[in-house]
Amino acid sequence: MSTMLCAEESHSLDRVIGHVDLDYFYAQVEEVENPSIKRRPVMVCVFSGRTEESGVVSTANYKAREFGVHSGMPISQAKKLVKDANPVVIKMEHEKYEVISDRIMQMVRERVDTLEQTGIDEGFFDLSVSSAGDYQAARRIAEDIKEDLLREEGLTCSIGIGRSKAVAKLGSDMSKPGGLMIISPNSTQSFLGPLPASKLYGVGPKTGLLLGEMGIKTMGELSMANPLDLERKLGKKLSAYLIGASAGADDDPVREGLEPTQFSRIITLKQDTRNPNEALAQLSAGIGYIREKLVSSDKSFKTLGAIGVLTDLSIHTKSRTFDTPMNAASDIEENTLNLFIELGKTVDKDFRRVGLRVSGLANNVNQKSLSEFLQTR
Ligand code: DCP
Ligand code: CA
Ligand code: CA
Repeated sequence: MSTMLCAEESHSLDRVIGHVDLDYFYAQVEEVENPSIKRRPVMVCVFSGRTEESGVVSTANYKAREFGVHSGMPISQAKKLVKDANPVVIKMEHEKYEVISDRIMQMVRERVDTLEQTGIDEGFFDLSVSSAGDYQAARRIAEDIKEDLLREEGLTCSIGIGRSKAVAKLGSDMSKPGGLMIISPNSTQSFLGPLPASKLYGVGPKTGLLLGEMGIKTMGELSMANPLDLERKLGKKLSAYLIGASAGADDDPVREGLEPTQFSRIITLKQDTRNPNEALAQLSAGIGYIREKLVSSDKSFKTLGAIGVLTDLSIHTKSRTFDTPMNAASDIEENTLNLFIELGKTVDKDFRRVGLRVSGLANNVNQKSLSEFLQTR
């Protein structure tokens, strides 16, 4: 049988949608960087700076979770829970996780039809064409993604595959950590039916409560709820989605992000160095590339991040967020140099690769808004 699929044929086939979510992402990245901490409770924290201990846990590895530690918990409380288990507390370094996330998303994107990134460590993808609608082929693609991720980054993820976004998301959630769950179209309804309605993608705490008040506990019950009753409480749009999605019948497409949210470039130095000026000189083509991207999309950035990969391949970053958006070449150069000077002070080895990342993108103000455009016509 040919695996070629023409566009018309694909309409009649079931869609094959996936959801990928990295396991305990920030903490796992830290474990890869420093494998000796793997058996200990690892907590990646955001420090507010008020007192030495004030701040919250951003995420924790599964060892720490065994003690009850979770995202959003105050650091002092988390420390108490794990105090006898030789814990590791690490300061969150957002830019570093972004660099790794970009690489992973690029790798996934190359293996699927479309990818809709929905967070730093997760996204939906469409496999309908690349799997030719065959769930066994889809399984193999998902296994390849998992293997490549482990080999190239040392990281594990969870993947769910099903006929809709909501089903795929349940699959990745339920197979966490490290799993792969395939929900074939035939088994979708029996899979969804007994699950709690509160677990459905798009049901937040508030909607969950309202459903509970209406006596709707399972997705099976939700799929058979009276549409008018539901509409009265939740509005037309949400009700229609919930009734469809709980039966595995929502057809919300996987949307490739249309607007860029960041531009980045990393280069390998001709010679390892710790000298910021030298690093910057070699990065000038990269700066030119980013400047060109900003100009052609008519955008400015608020956050600039310098990335240094050292000779031991550890990733170090420094970033700065400005009050007003900027995009001039001179501003990029000057601030990148300053960041590399700061970064150079904190590292104990030479840079092997250096990079730059701009984010917090905003449209330039001289760009007319749609309403202005219409008024001046
Ligand atoms: N994150 C955060 N603060 C939160 C929740 C999450 O800073 N309240 C960050 C840290 C996480 C990352 O976002 O590593 C991804 O969030 P997830 O909800 O996917 O959680 P994890 O990946 O940490 O764990 P899991 O294995 O449950 O997916
Ligand atoms: Ca995750
Ligand atoms: Ca996630």
